[in-house]
Formats: sequence, structure tokens, C-alpha cells
Amino acid sequence: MNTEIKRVAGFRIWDSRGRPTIEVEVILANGKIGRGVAPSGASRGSREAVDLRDGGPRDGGFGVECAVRNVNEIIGPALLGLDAREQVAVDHRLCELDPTPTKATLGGNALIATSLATLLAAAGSAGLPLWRYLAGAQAVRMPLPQIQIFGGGAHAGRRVDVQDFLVMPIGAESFDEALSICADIYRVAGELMAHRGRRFGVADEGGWWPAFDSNEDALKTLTESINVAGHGGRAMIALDIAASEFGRDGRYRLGLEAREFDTEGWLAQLCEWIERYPILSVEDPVAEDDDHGMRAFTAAMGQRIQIIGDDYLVSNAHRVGQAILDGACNAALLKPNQVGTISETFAAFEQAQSANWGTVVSARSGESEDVVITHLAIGWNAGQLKVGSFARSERMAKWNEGLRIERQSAGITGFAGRHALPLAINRWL
Ligand code: 2PG
Ligand code: MG
Repeated sequence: MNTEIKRVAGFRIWDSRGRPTIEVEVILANGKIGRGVAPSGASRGSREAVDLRDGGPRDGGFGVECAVRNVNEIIGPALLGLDAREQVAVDHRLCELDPTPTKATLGGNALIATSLATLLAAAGSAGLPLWRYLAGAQAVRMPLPQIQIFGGGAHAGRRVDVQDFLVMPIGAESFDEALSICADIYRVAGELMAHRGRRFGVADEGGWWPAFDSNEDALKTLTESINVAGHGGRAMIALDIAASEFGRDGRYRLGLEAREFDTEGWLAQLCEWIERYPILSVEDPVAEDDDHGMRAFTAAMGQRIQIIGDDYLVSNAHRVGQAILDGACNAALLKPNQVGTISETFAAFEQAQSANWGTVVSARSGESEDVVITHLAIGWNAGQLKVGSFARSERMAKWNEGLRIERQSAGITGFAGRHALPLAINRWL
């Protein structure tokens, strides 16, 4: 089977926010086609690969004509003749074409869509679903989901400051049961909101719109939802603080409550919440530039809860390596478009795994019906998967794909569950 790349073509399609995004088709000599779609974030790290947009008045400035042109005129011709099975070589060529640290010239969106399309074409040539192609002979477990119940921050007009209020069903025995537990909690949370006259629809990732009086009010309501749903102890809370959105230069300002903290004060507030509510995971607790805050929080809480670097690590293997040395977190969020190619994402994943960290493969707040992220989490045996809430089809497509893979089950050896958490905290669970 000739797996040489014969043609690469970029197109504009639309994402879950109704904004343009880029889709790339990679066509091989054997006729196989791989299709990759770029997702897009709202809360972005400053070191992320650039999501290249046209600007100007058309499409609200979100147009991707320039990124599409880069694929058709520069990236495509440079990949012709390469073997799609050689993902590292293809991604290396992509990085050579745009050697800027944030892929600002050709666009991280153009690059990731091409990188994913190549991977999918290679898997198709092998006649395998992507997860199986990635896993090879390795036995893999279904990932523990992190499912958003309330949206917030940049995903909900900053109605509350904290971005994601999620649950992790650590007491589930299977992926299927994990989703049922989350569905119960999501439904009950919606009923509680409705009962209080505070249900106003959903935020960008499908979580209930956060009509709360304070950030802590959301935590209280989430804890209540878990308990009323009958899942106390089986489901724990995960927070994505996304603190870069409201913290800078060691100052943290909660807009909703008009309260301001320095790093120490903010960490004390987080620790208080951890004492009071069943919180088992905290992502980006402090701003991306607050190295001291990340280290201090991990020193204080790193044996007790999962501490995930997202904007702080930007799925970059070098940054993960440095954070391991610094003791700055104990888990990594992995978003392929944050770094720009699939091989670089995998390198960050391997680096995190080598330190017995937790690894969470994550979608973005701007998504499509594409389900590749579910395959990456399972095929890499990453342990955890975060793709937003339990509503809106761009989210449900990804959870449902997990169910299909679980029920086909040959090669799946169970459910990662609590074992997916970092070794440092796994011991006491
Ligand atoms: C995050 C993601 C997903 P965004 O911060 O983890 O929730 O959000 O895609 O907007 O960066
Ligand atoms: Mg995040």
C-alpha cells in the first residue's frame, strides 16, 4: 500500500461557536483520505501556537482564508511524497516550514489540521480505527472523564471568574458508568438551578450558565448536586480556574465578588475551598506567569490533589520537563492545537508520564463534530479525557465515541478510573 502523500487541501468549515475554522484533507497515493479539523480556545496561554485569523471586517475578523491559503500554497507542496506513516518526519517538516516558537507565520490551526489529517490517513491505510493504530500492541484502558457541570470565565461572559466546575466520577467501574454518573449530576444541577429561578441555558461547552452570587456559591451548588444525585464519594470536583484570565503580576481579582488577592492570599482561598468541598483536581490555579505560585501550591497540595498545568505548560515538552524539575504541577493538560503538531503533543505526554504525572487529553471550547480527541486519549492510554459538558452535540459526539470504543472492547482492558490520577495522590484514594 503506497502511503505517500499525494495531495493536501485546506477548506473553511464552521465550529461550535459558529465561527470559521480550517479543515485539511490529506490524500495518499493509495486513495486513503485523512481529514483534520482545528479546534479553537477562548482562554489561551500566551505561549500557545497561534490561531491564525484574517482580521478585518469579514466574519467578525475570525476568517481563516490566510490559514487555508498557507495549507494550499506552502504546506501542501512541501509534504508531497512524504510517507504519512512517518508522523514525526511530517511534523518535523511542518515545524521547519514555520520555525517561529508559536507557529505564528503559517498558523497553529493550519499546522494541527494538517498533522491530524496525516495521522488519520495513515490509520485509514492500516485499516484501523485511530485509537487502535496509536495503541499498537499495547493494552489500553478507557479514560476517566472530567465533565463540566457549570461553565464560567471566558466561556460564559465572565459571569463567574472560575472557568470550569467539573466532576470526576472516580467511583465508576467503567466508562459507561462514569458517563451515567455525570449525566445524573448534570441533570440534578439543572433542576436545582431551575428551582431557584436561575437556569438560563448553557455556556460555550454545554455546562449550565453560571448564574451564581459568588464563585463559592457555584461550588456549593455543585457539591449539593453530587449529593442529591446520590453520588457523594463516587464523584469528586475538578476545577479549571484558568487564573491567567483574572490574574496578572501576582494579583488576582475576582470580578464577581470585587475581591482582590496577592498570590499567597489567593492560594489560601483555594486551600480553604479544598478543605470545604470535595475537590480532587485543580487546573491552572494561578496565572501562567506565576511560577512561584505554581510551585507553592504544588508544595502545599501536590500530595493531596491533582494539579494540572494548562496555559502554564501549553502542551510543550520543554515546559513539562522544567515543571517536573521545579515541582510546579503533578499533571499535564494535552491539547494538540496548543502546540501545533501531534508529535509535539505526544512528546509532552510522554514527558509527563515519565514523572508519573496525571495526563488529561483535552478538547477546546471551540470544537466541531470531530471525535479525534477521544481516540488520542484512548490510543495513548492517557488516563483522563476532558471534552466539556454533557450537552451540545460537539461534546456528546466525543463521549459517545468513547462508548462505541468501550463496547467493541477487544484490546481495552477496563477503565482507568482513580488510577489515572497522579501517583503522588493515587496512594491515599
Ligand atoms: C481549558 C479549555 C477547555 P479553552 O482552558 O482547559 O475547557 O478552554 O479551549 O477556551 O482554552
Ligand atoms: Mg484550562
